[in-house]
Amino acid sequence: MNESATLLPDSVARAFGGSRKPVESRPLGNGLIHRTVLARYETATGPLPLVHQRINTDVFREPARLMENLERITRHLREATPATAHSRFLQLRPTIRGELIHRDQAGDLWRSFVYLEETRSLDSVSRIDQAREAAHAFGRFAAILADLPAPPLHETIPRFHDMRGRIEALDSAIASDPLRRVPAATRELAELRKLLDRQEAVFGSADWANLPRRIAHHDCKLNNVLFDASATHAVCIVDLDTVMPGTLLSDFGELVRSAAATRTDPSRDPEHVKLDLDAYAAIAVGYMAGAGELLSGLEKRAMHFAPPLLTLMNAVRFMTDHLRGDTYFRIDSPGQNLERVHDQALLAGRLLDQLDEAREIIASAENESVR
Ligand code: GN1
Ligand code: MG
Repeated sequence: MNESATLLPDSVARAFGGSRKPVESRPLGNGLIHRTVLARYETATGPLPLVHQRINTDVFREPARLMENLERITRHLREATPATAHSRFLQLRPTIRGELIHRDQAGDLWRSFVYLEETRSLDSVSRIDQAREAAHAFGRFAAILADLPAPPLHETIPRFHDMRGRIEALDSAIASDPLRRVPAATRELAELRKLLDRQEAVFGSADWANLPRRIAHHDCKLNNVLFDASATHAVCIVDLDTVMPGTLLSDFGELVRSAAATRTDPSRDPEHVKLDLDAYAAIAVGYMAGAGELLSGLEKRAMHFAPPLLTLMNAVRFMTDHLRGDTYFRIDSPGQNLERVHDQALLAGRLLDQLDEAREIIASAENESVR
């Protein structure tokens, strides 16, 4: 079997691309959940680039509901986004027979999008204005989806950003320890506990339970914004599978976690993850400007609690998955989820150290964002 055959089953190419075979196919992006392939087809009317995605049905257990959400969300974004020079839209590509999902011979489910040419995603920012731009795009995304007509979107993953549930899952993984990995993870587990206690102590004053329920993206990582080729303008938000009811502070937290951290070589620097407060400020300004009137006073007052909370939530999830045997997050090397725990723990530590600065940054960003 050649590589493209293992990457993309023939039946998937046939279902979405017609009788043609792709002239090229390659893996796309750095997502940890689905398998994503970019395939280029030649058609009578010109080149057709498609993104095929094998849906991870262990994670998304109700694919039909997932696709129903996606169809409504992509349609609303297309219809309700004011036209600007840079906006592009995610467009689902049904099969030739008009279905949104194709089941291949192995029983795997695939869906497709039209690939947006001349776009790129960033795993870290090289310029502060990119952090601001990404945050602005996510803020605007929330503002546009706030007007999505009823009914509410399906909850595609129940209790997705429920920290209590995440901690319970970790505790039960520690108790059952199916692969006997707990002893070798003692250091990271202790690190995590200490941070969770610190978080708990400060979080007491956040009125989290009373935050308004809105449509949140829930995976607002920097690399889920497509930029134009020069990496200057955000053109489209992707990875919409977890767009569902929740709190927007989840999104602000994920943005800071993914776009305000700088990383150096861990073998040379024990503190290899640092917090970039200038990037933090740019994210706060961008997000508030993008969301406009949408954010309430309660949300703004609790905003600085979100980045450490979401960073720790990811640490807890990576640890749980490590103990369970790496069944959720894709790993490239053994122990990678444990490394991710350490990395997130370093960042969470910095975020907790600088909570007061963060609150001040957000207060001045609020003034700047309305200017
Ligand atoms: C997953 O696949 P990716 O990287 O876009 C995960 C997020 C995590 C993230 C950590 C559905 O997203 O919640 O924050 O990995 N998505 C899901 O990198 O669990
Ligand atoms: Mg992604």
